[in-house]
Amino acid sequence: MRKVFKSLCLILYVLHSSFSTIGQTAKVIKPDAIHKAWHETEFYLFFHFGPNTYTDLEWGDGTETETLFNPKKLDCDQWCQIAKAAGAKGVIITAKHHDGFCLWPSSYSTHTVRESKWRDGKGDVIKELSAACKKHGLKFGVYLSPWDRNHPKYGTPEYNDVYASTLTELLTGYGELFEVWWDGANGEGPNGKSQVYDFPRFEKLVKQYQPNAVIFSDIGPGCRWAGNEQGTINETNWAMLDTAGFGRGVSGPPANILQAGQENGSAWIPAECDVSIRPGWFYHKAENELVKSPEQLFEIYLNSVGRGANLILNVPPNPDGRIDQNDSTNLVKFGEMIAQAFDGNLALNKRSYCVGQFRPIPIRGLTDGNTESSYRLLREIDGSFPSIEIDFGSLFNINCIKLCEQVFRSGQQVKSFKIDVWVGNEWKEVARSTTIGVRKILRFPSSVASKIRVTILEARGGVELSEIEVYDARVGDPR
Ligand code: FUL
Repeated sequence: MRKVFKSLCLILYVLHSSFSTIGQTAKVIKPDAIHKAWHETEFYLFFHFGPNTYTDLEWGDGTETETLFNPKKLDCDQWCQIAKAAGAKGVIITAKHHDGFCLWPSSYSTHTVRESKWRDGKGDVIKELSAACKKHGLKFGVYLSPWDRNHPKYGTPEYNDVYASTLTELLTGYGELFEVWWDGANGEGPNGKSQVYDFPRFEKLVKQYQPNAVIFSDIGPGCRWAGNEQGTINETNWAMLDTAGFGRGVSGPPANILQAGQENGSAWIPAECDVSIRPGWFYHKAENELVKSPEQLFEIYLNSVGRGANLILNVPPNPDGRIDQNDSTNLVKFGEMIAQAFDGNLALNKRSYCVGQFRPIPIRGLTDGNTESSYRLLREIDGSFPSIEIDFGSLFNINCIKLCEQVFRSGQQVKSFKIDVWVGNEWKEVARSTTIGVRKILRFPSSVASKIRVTILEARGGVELSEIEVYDARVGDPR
């Protein structure tokens, strides 16, 4: 009889959990397969390169003579080797910055590598870099500045044709692109006029020729600017955003919205954090001693990638066409730091349980090293979530956890959670944070513990986690 009663309770509980989950579920926005590949790209390098590299400027005015551009030792292989060593999975280059100079011999401009003396006007930086990326297994993307301070047509409707044509050259001539990068700069051109950009037309071209590319801008549609140039995102970071009423540049969403996204936003537009390894975006000799340290880069990584955003780290090549010594040394050390910090997931293949009002239920899928397998948490009768416990089997020093939601099936749901560790026969809370999303990496003071417990405190609707990793990441100070 007791058994029957118990079973009945269990059935009622399961039914209740399912219904209460469904009842409370806010609209679920899910990323598609293109976004999935983009999220997996996590971290890539940005290369700002062009006439500014030679004039020591950040914004050229478009009158620079083409002969200035002469990277005598251009070595895109070296750029890619350093990107690989740093752990980057791709690169994006300024195919054209605001000065209008094209790093490829565009047929729609007379301000290009073709007019320079470099390789007798026969060179093509975009071609060399895309080939090097292919060779090194890196994804490739382009930044094509809509603002053009050189082109005589800028400020007239015909400039949109010029921009569409140059964009098409890049979309069709250099293999697969994973991202197309548009900033919102919209200043005056040589005729003193600014431009009304035809972005819907440009977006259509990207969709037509590079259907797997994600478009970056203040409002996406693929991914959004994070609202600062420090390479960091808010601790609370939703991948959703409402773009209605906003444009690019001055009409973009305010920084606080870009930083946090919107819990009930209607489209999946995740954040990309941009930052330069030096104070400026372009190479300046005077900044050679101001290259960010591996420790600074590691902090940036945790505050961007570790909060579910992607990181684009700018590393400007020098006038020779090579990555400078200080930048490459720090990048390689940074890559080693990441590899060392996340080597040896202590939760891998360890026993894990869902612990709620009933007996602990052994679960699989969260500690199997496979983000495709997952576990859906059903709410208790009182609406709370059961905890997930991982038993290491013996004592380990731990100070870092990585959590992933299965956003591709269930959307981003977690609003807050806490972490406890089992020390001296009791649970001790070591960390608390807000959203998880595609990933959250959280450091906490080192503890010697035999178990760890994750408790979701608040969520929008039903929560599906895909992986929990635990580390003894002996790098940097836990905050
Ligand atoms: C901005 C530009 O104005 C800067 O020069 C730099 O390229 C930065 C990444 O984007 O919009």
